[in-house]
Amino acid sequence: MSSLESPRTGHAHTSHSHAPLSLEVPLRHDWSLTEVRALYDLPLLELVYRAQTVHRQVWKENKVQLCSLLSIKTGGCPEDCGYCPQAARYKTGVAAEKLMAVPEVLAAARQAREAGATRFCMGAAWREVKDGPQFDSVLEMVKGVKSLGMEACCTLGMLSDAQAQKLKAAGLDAYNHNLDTSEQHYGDIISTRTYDDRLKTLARVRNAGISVCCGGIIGLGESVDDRCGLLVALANQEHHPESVPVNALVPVEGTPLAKNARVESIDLIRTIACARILMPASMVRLSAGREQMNEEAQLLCMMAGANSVFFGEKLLTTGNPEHEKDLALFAKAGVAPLEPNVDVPVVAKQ
Ligand code: SAM
Ligand code: DTB
Ligand code: SF4
Repeated sequence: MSSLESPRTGHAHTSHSHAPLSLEVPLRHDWSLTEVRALYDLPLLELVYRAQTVHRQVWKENKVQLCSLLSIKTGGCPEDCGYCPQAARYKTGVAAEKLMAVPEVLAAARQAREAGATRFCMGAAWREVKDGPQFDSVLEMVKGVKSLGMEACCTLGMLSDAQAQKLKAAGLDAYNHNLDTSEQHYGDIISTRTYDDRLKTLARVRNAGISVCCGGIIGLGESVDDRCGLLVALANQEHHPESVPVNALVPVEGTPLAKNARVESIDLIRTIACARILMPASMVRLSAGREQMNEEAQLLCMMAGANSVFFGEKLLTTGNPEHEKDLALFAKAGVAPLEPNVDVPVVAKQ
């Protein structure tokens, strides 16, 4: 069961201010690849209609969460993730930098809050967290972001149980750690850590009572079955991730995937719609790749159930639409930003 499920019924319930109106949508954890593939292959507008129906049954208000990202430790990463501009082994022009200082990070968080973001996610190009002064600084950053009244999220690589507990004690709301793709395709993209390593980190985050943010990337050269396999892997966990980022590959020169075909918006819309149907009570985040999309495609993603975006002109190292451009789109389309959800404790274990 996820933290948004009722312990008795396994249905979406209303205790979380970000969520659920309805008690009627069951949360399933037994999706088969065939079933998900059948959804993915529906005529697009039928699929979007079904996703929007689930979305409206569960989500009271049609609001969109605005999350800002900051790369607090850029580049020089020892891992070999084939998509990533921050892997030291690829010549991408991203220089290795030191961990940012706490006041600088908090100044960026304040700026993001002023621009309208309610969640602040700090990313580090680390394979794993190492105990010591750098991790202690990250704990200070988390405390500082919380004191600004924002939701705090980190993505720092693999974690131990003790580190997850320290992050929780510092007030961390969510930890991002993606499965990225299906287990079958994973080995073609990353060799320096396994799918199972990722699942172990996710279990540690969950056990520490931190909300789980876990999704993937499309455009890695995967088949449609791999895409559906990723969705099955996410939805069939014991708890659905509270937040599911769906990234379109941002191809970066120098990475092994630089020449991959551009992701078609319709593929992204299908993936988001399936994520919404499989994980009705999760925040589904339209993540990397928005800069390459037109306004209509972004709105169709929202129609398909995306209720969160990265907000601010940079993701970690690559571009994202400018604040003004996003705010203009939201104004034109009447999309309302979601208020912060800072005072609701996350109940991760039932
Ligand atoms: N180093 C940590 C890790 O890998 O868990 C945290 C940062 S890592 C950059 C966070 C996520 O960003 C990756 O799991 C991947 O899903 C996404 N990402 C990285 N490069 C990307 C790209 N070029 N296009 C789309 N998503 C990307
Ligand atoms: C996620 O799933 N996407 C974000 C966030 N989690 C950390 C990162 C996207 C990174 C895109 C490439 C870059 O900007 O370096
Ligand atoms: Fe390192 Fe994370 Fe990039 Fe992989 S995705 S190379 S672990 S920064």
